[in-house]
Amino acid sequence: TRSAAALYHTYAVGPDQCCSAVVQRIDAPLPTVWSFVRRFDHPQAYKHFVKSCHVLAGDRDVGALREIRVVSGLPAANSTERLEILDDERHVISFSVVGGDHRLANYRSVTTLHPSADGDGHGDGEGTVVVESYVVDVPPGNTKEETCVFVDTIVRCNLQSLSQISRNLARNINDGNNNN
Ligand code: A8S
Repeated sequence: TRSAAALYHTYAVGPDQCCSAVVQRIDAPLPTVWSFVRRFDHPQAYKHFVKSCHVLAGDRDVGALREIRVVSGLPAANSTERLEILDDERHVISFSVVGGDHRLANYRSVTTLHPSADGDGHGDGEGTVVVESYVVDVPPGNTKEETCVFVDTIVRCNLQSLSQISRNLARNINDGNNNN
């Protein structure tokens, strides 16, 4: 519901922090999209800036830790991240950054999935709306605006890539069914 989503995407934002949210419509059923989003141990399936991911502790339960390595060309090398929420019924996942060699201290994000009757507005099937919000410290020497532009760009890239692999998987599943 609207109020539950609002609750998940509400943050206490400190004076030297910024927060924002990115919304992406995906023309694929929610279970297909969720099958990628829920994989705390495998973010590289759709996050193209992630070169590798190793789970350090806790497998896939709340409190699990992963270390990701980032592709070259970004002002970052690696990041240690903690799973904060994984709710398979409400389709909510959240992680926080707890360490690493990068500039996004105290990053925390929440991603929620919502079914939408008509994915792409053409009336040809179910779709999903993804909402991803975050809060992060503004790095020394940067403004809030610069920080939001940087992070929004990464999140938007991730969600566009999520859209693409979800639509591909949904289409393959459909083709399989039609051949039976
Ligand atoms: C995510 C979201 C973000 C990831 C950021 C914003 C990051 O992995 C990258 C570059 C950085 O400078 C910071 O859902 C960090 O992963 C791509 C290493 C944390």
